[in-house]
Amino acid sequence: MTKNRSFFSTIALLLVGGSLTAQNPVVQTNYTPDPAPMVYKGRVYMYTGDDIPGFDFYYMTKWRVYSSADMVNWTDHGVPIALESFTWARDRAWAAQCVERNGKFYWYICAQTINNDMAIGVAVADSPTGPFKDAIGKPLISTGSWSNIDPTAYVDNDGQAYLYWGNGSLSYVKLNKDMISYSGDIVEVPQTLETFGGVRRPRGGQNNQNAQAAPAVPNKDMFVEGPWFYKRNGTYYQMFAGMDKGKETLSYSISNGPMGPWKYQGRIMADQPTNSFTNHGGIIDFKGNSYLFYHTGLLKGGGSYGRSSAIETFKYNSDGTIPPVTMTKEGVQPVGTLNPYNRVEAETIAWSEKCTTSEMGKTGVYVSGIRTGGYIKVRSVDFGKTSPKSFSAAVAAGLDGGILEVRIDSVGGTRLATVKIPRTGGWKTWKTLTENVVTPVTGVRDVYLVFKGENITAGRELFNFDYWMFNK
Ligand code: FUB
Repeated sequence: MTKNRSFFSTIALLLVGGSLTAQNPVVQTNYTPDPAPMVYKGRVYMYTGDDIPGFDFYYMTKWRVYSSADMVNWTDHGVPIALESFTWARDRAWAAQCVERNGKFYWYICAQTINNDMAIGVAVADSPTGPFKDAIGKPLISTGSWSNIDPTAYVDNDGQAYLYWGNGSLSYVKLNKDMISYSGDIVEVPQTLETFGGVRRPRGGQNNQNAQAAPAVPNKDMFVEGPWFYKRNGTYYQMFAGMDKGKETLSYSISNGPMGPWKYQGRIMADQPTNSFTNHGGIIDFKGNSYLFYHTGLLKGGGSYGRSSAIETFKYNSDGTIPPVTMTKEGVQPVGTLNPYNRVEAETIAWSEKCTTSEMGKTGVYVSGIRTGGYIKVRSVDFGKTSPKSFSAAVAAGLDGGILEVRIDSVGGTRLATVKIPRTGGWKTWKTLTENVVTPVTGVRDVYLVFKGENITAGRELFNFDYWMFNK
């Protein structure tokens, strides 16, 4: 019996071990399509949609925000805006991008209107994580067209801001300094073999944006959707979802000016086993590295309508062109360390299993749905030269509670502390529990917060988890 049990636990550990090196998809607690990264004051903010797998189309209702200072530990900031935030929006909370100007944050979103077409709106906030509110109470771009999706904004060095967007066709306007209105006409960008690698066949059914997605010139590219507009070293870039073999690529064009003319450069990512028809990308530079954000359908239970953000690093060629990027499971390496002597939100996660996140007024976002056999991995935690003395965790349990084991290097690694979590009086009745560190630890290590239950009905939720820290 004992022999069998240890055989099965070894197999279980090996199976879990497969995901221990994984960093893609970046978020495992929710489905996070259409990643739009923004660098602000030493952190990367990643704005995403919220897929609901099980549907047969992109029926999304809200938008999410995550942030990281090291590119591997991502803090969940919850759902600052949803369809309800825009009186004119009734469905399809699709791709969005947030940009900062003069300390204000403008989150350009697109959604289906009450007239059943698509329109672009803008929400504004004083912080990158909100609270956001609809800035104008009506769509910013609304022309009765299904092409009004996937906004991307950029503020140029001379102060002129541009908003590009499109599906099938690519358009732009010049935004006014207030970022919530524009001047001049909407301009549609010409599409040719030279500008975007090809042209798209006329679209069929307007209820399916991708119904007739195929290049007019076989084996060539074309602009499908998802533009990502930015400037780097004097060159303007327009990355976009192109098309190859009936599936989206990430392709790009460049220009010497913000309004073109665009020159097609080729594909950055194509023919990858993404398990998703779409791939929506974004690019940033952060702490000396360049990063490509995109989405796949590879999170467990995912697919074309259950998509999740992923990140790869790449190096621009010396002439500013972008090399082909191959998707990986390992993703990117940490570019910073995490201080465990400050309060760390439990929803700061490099990788997790068997848990999700929830949100409530005073507590904000917390880890919920915790089940035995699950864990949270936090990478690159810097304990310094002297070992901590104790570990504290803020938790709440409506039923039996469970055990939180703190380990290093792996799920079964050396145990630093064990916190026995009793019934606290409710799922929102928080208690901060402190236990001694039983094995000294120093230096930079990966921390595993491992969830266990004793005599718990299989699959039952153990406790909620708000934050943790080590004490010197
Ligand atoms: O997420 C819904 C739509 O799918 C986005 O707006 C497109 O870019 C594609 O990713």
